[in-house]
Amino acid sequence: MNRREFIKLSALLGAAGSAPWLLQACARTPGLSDLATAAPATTTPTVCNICFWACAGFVHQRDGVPWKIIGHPGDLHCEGRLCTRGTGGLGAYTDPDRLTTPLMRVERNGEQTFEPVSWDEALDFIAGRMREIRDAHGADRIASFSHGSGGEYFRHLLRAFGSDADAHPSYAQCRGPREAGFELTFGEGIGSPDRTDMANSRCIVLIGSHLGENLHNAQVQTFIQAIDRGATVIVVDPRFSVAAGKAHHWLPIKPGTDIALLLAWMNVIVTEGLYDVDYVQRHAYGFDSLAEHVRQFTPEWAYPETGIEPAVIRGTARAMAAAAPATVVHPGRHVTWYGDDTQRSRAIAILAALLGSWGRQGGFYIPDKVPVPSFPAPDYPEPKSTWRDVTKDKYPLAHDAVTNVLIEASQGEDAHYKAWFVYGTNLPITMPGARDMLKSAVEQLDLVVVVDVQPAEITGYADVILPECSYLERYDSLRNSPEREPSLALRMPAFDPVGDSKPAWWMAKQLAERLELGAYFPYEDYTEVLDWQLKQVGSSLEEMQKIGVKRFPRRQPLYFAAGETAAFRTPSGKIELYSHTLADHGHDPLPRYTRPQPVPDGFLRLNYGRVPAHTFGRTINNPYLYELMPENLVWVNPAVAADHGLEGGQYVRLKNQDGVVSGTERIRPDSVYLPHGYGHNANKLSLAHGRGADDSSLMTNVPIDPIMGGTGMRANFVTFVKEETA
Ligand SMILES: Nc1nc2c(c(=O)[nH]1)N[C@H]1C(S)=C(S)[C@@H](COP(=O)(O)OP(=O)(O)OC[C@H]3O[C@@H](n4cnc5c(=O)[nH]c(N)nc54)[C@H](O)[C@@H]3O)O[C@H]1N2
Ligand SMILES: Nc1nc2c(c(=O)[nH]1)N[C@H]1C(S)=C(S)[C@@H](COP(=O)(O)OP(=O)(O)OC[C@H]3O[C@@H](n4cnc5c(=O)[nH]c(N)nc54)[C@H](O)[C@@H]3O)O[C@H]1N2
Ligand code: SF4
Ligand SMILES: [Mo]
Repeated sequence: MNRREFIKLSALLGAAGSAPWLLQACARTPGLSDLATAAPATTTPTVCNICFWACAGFVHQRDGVPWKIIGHPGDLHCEGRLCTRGTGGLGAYTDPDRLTTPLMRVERNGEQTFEPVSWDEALDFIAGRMREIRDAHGADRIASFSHGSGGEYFRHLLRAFGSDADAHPSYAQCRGPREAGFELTFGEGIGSPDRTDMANSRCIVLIGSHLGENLHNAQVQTFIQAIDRGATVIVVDPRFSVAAGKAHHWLPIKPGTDIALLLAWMNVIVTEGLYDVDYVQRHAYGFDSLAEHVRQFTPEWAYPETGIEPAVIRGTARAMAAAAPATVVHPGRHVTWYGDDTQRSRAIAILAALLGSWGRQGGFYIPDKVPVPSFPAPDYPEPKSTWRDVTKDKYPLAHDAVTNVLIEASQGEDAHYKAWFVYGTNLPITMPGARDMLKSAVEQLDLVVVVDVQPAEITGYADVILPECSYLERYDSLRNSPEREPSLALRMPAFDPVGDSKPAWWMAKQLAERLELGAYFPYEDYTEVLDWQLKQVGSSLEEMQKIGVKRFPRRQPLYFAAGETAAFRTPSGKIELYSHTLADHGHDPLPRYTRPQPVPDGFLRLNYGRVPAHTFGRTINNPYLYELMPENLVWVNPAVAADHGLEGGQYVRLKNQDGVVSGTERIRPDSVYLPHGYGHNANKLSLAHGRGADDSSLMTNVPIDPIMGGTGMRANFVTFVKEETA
């Protein structure tokens, strides 16, 4: 098998496939003037919940019939355009498979099944079990797992109850290593939206980060504008991604060798004196150690590791330096790849420091948000133990509870956690190779509550399933993200909740009242909270119901001032090129490269990522988005296909290095890149069930990041098993 040929051929596939997706993704929606002339319709503001970019928009209905959702023209997250998925958001309301009533696990004729129950029955049962757990073990023995705004109401409830363990797969399975790597270096993480100043960049470097397939709305628009403006684009990706198709330099790197490339770039920038001398002298700590460290990592050293030619490494390093400080080396978002991910993120952060781009125009801006106070409530009790007590022996440098650690701490004889609350996260699909671990954890827990909108895989593990109404049928907390220009956005109901579904704030409040914690929810309706908060910052619910988005002035500058010596929240108060914190914890104080495990004979590396039409597994059953892409296609290069005797359009299964075969699903072979989120086995998802293959199930080799506990997902290899029934 010839690797170079593989890349060249898949490049052609990528280029052909890219343009229509991008066009479709960013189709222009009407502006305010168009709205004024449209046929009479009821219009309500919303914040999209189809992914976590949280674009603001308007829901239109005519005579009570859902019509369309469009982007808010005054919103920075979307600039008046929703992406394909956001436009299809109405499917979250119309999906006939939705959960519409509370369900409880019961035994009937020796078999376990779910039965519809009233809200009172469901909530009384949960509160009763929580009391029993508190009396027998302590109130700190409940773990929660959440993704999305509704998670905060349960977090508030559980903090009031005496438990603070809330983990997010969007940390340990996603952004965690970059937050840890940047915090160690600059004393601050990246946050969401990513604080990259691509709007003003003259050079953009993407390492993975498949913008265009990764469809975070305004980020993709800004990227396209930067390309139109003539910014130099450098894409490092073993696959010819959509972004690579737009790049000046595509560096088809050998998977897992990015740290070698980053060290070689630093070598060129330091040895050729291309770094920002004033910035580094003013702000950074440990430059001499860094310079000494990178001296050995020449482009010639990196060539056999990465497959990238020395001249290309030098040329791209010089291009970055020429545009600096308006050069952004994108920190990526999903970065749990090979288990050495915090160190790769550290290398990116250090490179940004050498280029002087942190806190500078075209690099990374300083985010700001609206100073909205929390609604008054009593202080939380001190929990008997915290998530840190549970995580600290393993990952003292993690800044958030680590999902996999909380799951581990829920099984075995000395299991710490006795109950789980799971809000809006589908752990069996989200946690790589974790189904056995999940199963044994769940088997011994005393209580598992799942709050979801659809009968996803995770609901099958629950004792009680609480049906949330969709984002189009509820109020939620204000969107107030740290960003370039502070703004608030309102999500409000466009429709009445379907069936007996309810918003999460209501569920948490009802439980609080049953647990004598009603004082923590001192309101009848969430609109009281919103109106009070808005009035503290000079607006009101009434105003926001009309305008949807309100912008506020910044309270601090967007960039460091010229000549300013900024203070950093690191132990030294400086940018830490050399990290004593890491050294003190037994980790490399400067990023070190380790060669990835080689691909075994007869196998291919399992690569995975996003497709524009879907968000993880949460949209596959959305009737509108399902139609766009009902199955995932595996990208196979023709030479590989010929090697394995495969034909285009043929259905295959994938088998990994441990002999795990992707279920009964069928995949059409075009390459070995597999879009994530398919292969649902929850049989109540009538569209998604059994369609496509699940990447998570093939991830049985999961190297863990020693610094923050993230689960590396790109250390698995697959081969093909032909589907006989095709
Ligand atoms: N449409 C859509 N958009 C989304 C989402 C979605 O579900 N759907 N999810 C959102 C979320 S939560 C996140 S975190 C982001 C994730 O999106 P990104 O942060 O962009 O994810 P990555 O894993 O960086 O990108 C995958 C790319 O990495 C490449 N790659 C694989 N191995 C390597 C390697 O060893 N080195 C390098 N340099 N590249 C490699 C792959 O070929 C692929 O092109 O997307 C967001 N946007
Ligand atoms: N194998 C593999 N694993 C991955 C990834 C990958 O690419 N491959 N990507 C990783 C990344 S980047 C991330 S961020 C995580 C994300 O993983 P998760 O946090 O699990 O996110 P989703 O897959 O979107 O799961 C969402 C769940 O929320 C439910 N839901 C949707 N809307 C609502 C709502 O309004 N209310 C409630 N209560 N529930 C709702 C859906 O039905 C679904 O069950 O996965 C990570 N895991
Ligand atoms: S990027 Fe798309 S799916 Fe995500 S919030 Fe915006 S419109 Fe919704
Ligand atoms: Mo993510």
